[in-house]
Amino acid sequence: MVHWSAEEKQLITGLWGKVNVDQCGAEALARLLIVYPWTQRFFASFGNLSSPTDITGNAMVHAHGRNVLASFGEAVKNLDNIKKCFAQLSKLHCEKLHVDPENFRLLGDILIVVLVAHFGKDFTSACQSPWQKMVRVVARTLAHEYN
Ligand code: HNI
Repeated sequence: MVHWSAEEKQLITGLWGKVNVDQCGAEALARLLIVYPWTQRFFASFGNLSSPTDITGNAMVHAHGRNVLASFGEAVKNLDNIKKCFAQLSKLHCEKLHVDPENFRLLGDILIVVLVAHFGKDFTSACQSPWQKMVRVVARTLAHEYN
């Protein structure tokens, strides 16, 4: 099990309280689809993803980005229990959606970029290291049910 120090917990939950889940979720998923275009294949049902403008303006990308980040927020609220919290979700991504777990790491890196863009120095000075750990733990936990 991952150990979180009291300071790490505080820096993760403290920043999370200021995150705009709608906006940052939409932005993170859109960036993923733009920067790593092969990830678009999982979202064939989302309609037009032909250009960066189409992707950032796509309502389904917005809605799904928000859902994904809201789900990430469940992990933030359950730092000592992320594995249990994501067991079903890991199964879903593995068995039904067939998402390559490498993509969880890519999304985690992009989320860091988005947080730096939103919070600037407030993020880079103290939060960066615990958040790097957080996105790694989430990616690893989502990959847990994969064989
Ligand atoms: Ni992900 C559906 C959470 C990363 C592809 N995903 C979900 C749902 C949640 C979720 C919640 C909705 C589940 C349901 O309907 O019961 N996804 C997360 C989280 C992360 C993540 C917390 C990482 C932080 N998902 C990814 C990545 C990809 C991905 C990186 C692909 C590149 N997810 C999907 C797809 C679906 C999905 C595809 C189904 C979408 C749909 O509605 O058709």
